[in-house]
Amino acid sequence: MTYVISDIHGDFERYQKMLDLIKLDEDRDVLFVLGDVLDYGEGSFQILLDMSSRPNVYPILGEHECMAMPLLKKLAGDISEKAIAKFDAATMQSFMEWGKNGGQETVRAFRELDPDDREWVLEYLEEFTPYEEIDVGDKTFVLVHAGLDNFSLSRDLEDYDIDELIHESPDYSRIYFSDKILVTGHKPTVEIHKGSKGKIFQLNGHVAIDCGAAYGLPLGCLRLDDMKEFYVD
Ligand SMILES: [Mn+2]
Repeated sequence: MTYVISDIHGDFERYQKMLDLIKLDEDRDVLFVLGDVLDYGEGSFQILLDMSSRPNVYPILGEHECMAMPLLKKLAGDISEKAIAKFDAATMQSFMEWGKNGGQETVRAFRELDPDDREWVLEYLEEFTPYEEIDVGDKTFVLVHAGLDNFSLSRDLEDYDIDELIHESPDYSRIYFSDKILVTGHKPTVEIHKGSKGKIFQLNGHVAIDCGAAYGLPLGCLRLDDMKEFYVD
């Protein structure tokens, strides 16, 4: 079976509960994580370490990983306040920006990791892919964190810049592909359609799976084989 989840945002406890709920099996199942594993919650690295230990979990980049990665790299060697004070102005600016967007908890948790695990999570973040295209049963799914900005049917997926995939949500009122389903996270479904608060949203060949876990709403997960929905409150 093939599962998709997104926007876990450091909530290790609910991530674990979800894996229990879907009974993720190493031999039988695969799980695609559509980005924004990091920030807001305290368990960002517990989730990453768990994901990296599972050969059947495939990570896709979100903008939070893109924001965090260069800054975590700078911190990996020396994580003291002194080292941060030595950042140049541009780095300091992105560091503050990240902090406001849930990065504070992530820096705190990074400090608590032992140096080997710091290196390990940085290496693992390099493995996150920009998108995936997969066949499940007789359907094809495009999996991406936010959307396909500057969409055109004539563009190949590999021609999108990473920035076109992680920031802008698609127009959910518009059909993008006649033969593929576009699966996105990033935007809590309540912001797409009020009636979908805390639920997975489907319309016009789109599936939006960020149910708003970072805002206290449920964490959702979808099984693509039969479109069965799973929730952890
Ligand atoms: Mn996002």
